[in-house]
Amino acid sequence: MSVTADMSFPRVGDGSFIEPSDRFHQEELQLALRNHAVPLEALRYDVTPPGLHYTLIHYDIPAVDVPAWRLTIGGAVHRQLTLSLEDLRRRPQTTLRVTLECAGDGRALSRPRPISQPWLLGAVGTADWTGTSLSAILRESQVASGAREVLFTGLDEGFEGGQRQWYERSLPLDEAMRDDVILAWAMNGAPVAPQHGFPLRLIAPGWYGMAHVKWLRSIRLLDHEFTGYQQSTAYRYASTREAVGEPVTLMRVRSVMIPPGIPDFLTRTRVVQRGPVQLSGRAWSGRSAIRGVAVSLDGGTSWEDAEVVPQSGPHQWQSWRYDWSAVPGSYQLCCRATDATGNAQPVEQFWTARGMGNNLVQRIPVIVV
Ligand SMILES: Nc1nc2c(c(=O)[nH]1)N[C@H]1C(S)=C(S)[C@@H](COP(=O)(O)O)O[C@H]1N2
Ligand SMILES: [Mo]
Repeated sequence: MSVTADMSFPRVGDGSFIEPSDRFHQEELQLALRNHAVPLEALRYDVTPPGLHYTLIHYDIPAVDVPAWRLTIGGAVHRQLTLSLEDLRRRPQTTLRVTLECAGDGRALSRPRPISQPWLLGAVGTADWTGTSLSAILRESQVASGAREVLFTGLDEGFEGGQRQWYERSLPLDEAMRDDVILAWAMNGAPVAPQHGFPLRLIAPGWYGMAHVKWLRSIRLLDHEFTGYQQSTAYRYASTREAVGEPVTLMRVRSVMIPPGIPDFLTRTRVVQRGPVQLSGRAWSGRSAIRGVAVSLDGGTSWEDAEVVPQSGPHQWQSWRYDWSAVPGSYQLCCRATDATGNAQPVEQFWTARGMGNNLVQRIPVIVV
């Protein structure tokens, strides 16, 4: 395959001519180097291989002294519990395959761009999480009748929005009592790695990542609404940073395509050999199966249906594929998922002041040679 300059693709092999039109701040780069996305080609694996699952860490990975570590369950309960990691591991265990996505996925594609962790696409991963049922532990602690929410607090501390805080989030009591909510100590058969929440994290399938509190230290039953920073300020859909808006909860419907062909090193523009090409990717939505994925070769002007593989589990992404007979030319490939409740990805950005839930359709520039 040869690529020449007259193929309306001047940047292949030499990015030195790119004019940086939309500069990122050094603070965004700093966050991007700490918190990585999954390389999109790794969407080919049903379970994201070790080290490729995205990570998002607001502050620092805390140091944990396992012999001294305890999980406490308190607040509006009749029986406080203090559990060691061994106590937890002796309880009945279950393994769930769960797709996790950060609510900020797609943030850096928003115009204007909210300044935070600058995700483009790929703040997502699927893992097998092993742990024990949260509801069984809550029942043992004899939840008081006035309890409304369950607050999960991590061992990591930092400043955000000018406030010193522990990373903590709550779930409504009925959500915390669901059968599929677990306290997990293993990921893909190995102890949860430091960056993913060692020694214990919450897994609440269907919710965006921020609810799955890592490095758990305490669980408290509340008889009131939790109004901490991560609940009432950070993870909101709002039109200004000051507005209260709506809480961010379950994952919005999204599909992602594995970029076909081979990339240009710098621009990541794809070069595809003419002929049959199988386009494929993944699609997911908080608590709904995917009903369809449509593919566009012309930037969203016309759409055709892809084949969607049925769900093999209630909490994991689905595969889709589309057979393309590629003819030389320039293309913009897009994919657009619709879930079983009828929610579809928007073709225009879903803009919010903090860049939450921007599930607009992906666009991949491709040159067929
Ligand atoms: N204690 C604690 N839990 C946390 C976070 C954090 O910074 N501290 N980040 C949250 C966010 S925003 C996301 S998207 C997920 C990321 O989980 P992962 O790094 O294992 O993919 O963890 C969540 N749990
Ligand atoms: Mo996140």
